[in-house]
Amino acid sequence: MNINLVRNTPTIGATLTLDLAGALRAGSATKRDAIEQVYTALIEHLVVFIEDLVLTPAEQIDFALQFGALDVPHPVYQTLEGCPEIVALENDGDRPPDTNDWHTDLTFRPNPPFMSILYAKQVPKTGGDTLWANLYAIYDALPDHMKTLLQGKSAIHDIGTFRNDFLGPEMDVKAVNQALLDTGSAVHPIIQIHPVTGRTFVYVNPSFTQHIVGLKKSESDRLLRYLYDHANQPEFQVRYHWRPNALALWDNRVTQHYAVADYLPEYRKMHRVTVINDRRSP
Ligand SMILES: O=C(O)CCC(=O)C(=O)O
Ligand SMILES: [Fe+2]
Repeated sequence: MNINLVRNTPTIGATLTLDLAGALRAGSATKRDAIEQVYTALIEHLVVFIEDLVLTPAEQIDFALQFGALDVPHPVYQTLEGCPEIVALENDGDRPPDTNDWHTDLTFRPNPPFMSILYAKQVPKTGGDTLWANLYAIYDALPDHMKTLLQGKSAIHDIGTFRNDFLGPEMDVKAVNQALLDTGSAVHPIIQIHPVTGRTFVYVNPSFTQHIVGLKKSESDRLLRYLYDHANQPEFQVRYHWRPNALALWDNRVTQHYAVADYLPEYRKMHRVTVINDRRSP
């Protein structure tokens, strides 16, 4: 299958032009070939965009299943009726989003998901962009003494200020405590090696990383602040302006993202599927 690829930036992001809906329907060899090419682009460019794509929820699920098993249900967000694999992210003035902070999805789990696939159902007239950052590039640009300092260190991740989602108008502390028990926490090395590319990346994010193991709180806070400031440079990022029927998939192992909440009270609706494992990973 002939796929056209245009990079969005030299560092991260590629837009593919292909008849994905047709390939999914075609089955067998055509489908396999299209999926392998999308996967190769994903591993190289970390986030892949496919535009002007008309997909039913069942087709989005089928597409996602070609990469690995799906996450059901999401710990926080509402799912589509009759379709527990698809999270409906619906936001407007009454339902502001909580994804306008840099994060890698679900790092409070011991095994955070491999990939997310986001499909634009309805987008505001202007605004509502999403940014992704390349965690390899963030690592590569660290000074050598920082790489040395971070080597072998780990950090604790939990749901952080996503606690707010469980408080409700009654400030329900019991519900928050239960949510913390349900979602748990995880310890991840700060410097990691990607299982497919063998490349090194830095793995902390301001939404979920709470503390560097073994450091005093003040030291940990200073070091994390340094990493977040270092990471937040436009050179490491792509900013994507959504059109309806655009699809984005990202390698959640080596990216962070930020959904800009500048469009309220306008309405924005996205369908998201989360793939928990990379079936091609060694
Ligand atoms: O709405 C978006 O653009 C991204 C939201 C998000 O953080 C996610 O789907 O993981
Ligand atoms: Fe996210």
